[in-house]
Amino acid sequence: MRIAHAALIGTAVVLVACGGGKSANTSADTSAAMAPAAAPAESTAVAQAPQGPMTIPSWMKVDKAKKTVTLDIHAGQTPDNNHWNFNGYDKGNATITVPEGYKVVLKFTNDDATLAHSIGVDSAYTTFPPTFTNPQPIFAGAISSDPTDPGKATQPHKSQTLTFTASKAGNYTLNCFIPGHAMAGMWVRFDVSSDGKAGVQAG
Ligand SMILES: [Cu+2]
Repeated sequence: MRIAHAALIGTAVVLVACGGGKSANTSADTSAAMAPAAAPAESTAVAQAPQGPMTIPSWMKVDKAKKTVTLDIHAGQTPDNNHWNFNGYDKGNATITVPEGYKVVLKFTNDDATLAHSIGVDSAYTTFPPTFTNPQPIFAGAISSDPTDPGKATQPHKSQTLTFTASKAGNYTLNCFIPGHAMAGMWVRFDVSSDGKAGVQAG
């Protein structure tokens, strides 16, 4: 079975050669299931950066004494964007801001009943590629495990906690790395402020 796959899908051989090993096999085996059948059509629509007031929602805690921000982020918490959202936000329509130098403890939970999702701090894209190859987060530790693999990323009703230091001010994104998801709008803005600002803007 596996040999037949390798013969049929030439790229699997290349991935194995690159050291992908078991994950390359999984990718090949699940490739048919990756197709985002219910993907929203408006794949590249990008909202303007949110202009609303900065507030600290219930899912964000800021401890200035300990220089720590805690984020409780759920994929698919609401039906918005086919459940491909973070805490109900998608297509960049919310900005999470944390101060430079703070430790970020991000608890990621997948509330989507049917599909795996992932999360990580990425470049400030305005449009996303359909797939990611071995994505590396902006800050060490700022990405969930097996982020591109629908069979191994954060499964429905599972959670994972990421801990990282927001060591460099700038404009970034938090996005899902499952094929097609970020392109279909599964991303929010993630800013690291140089002036101590923290909070969430939406709208
Ligand atoms: Cu996703």
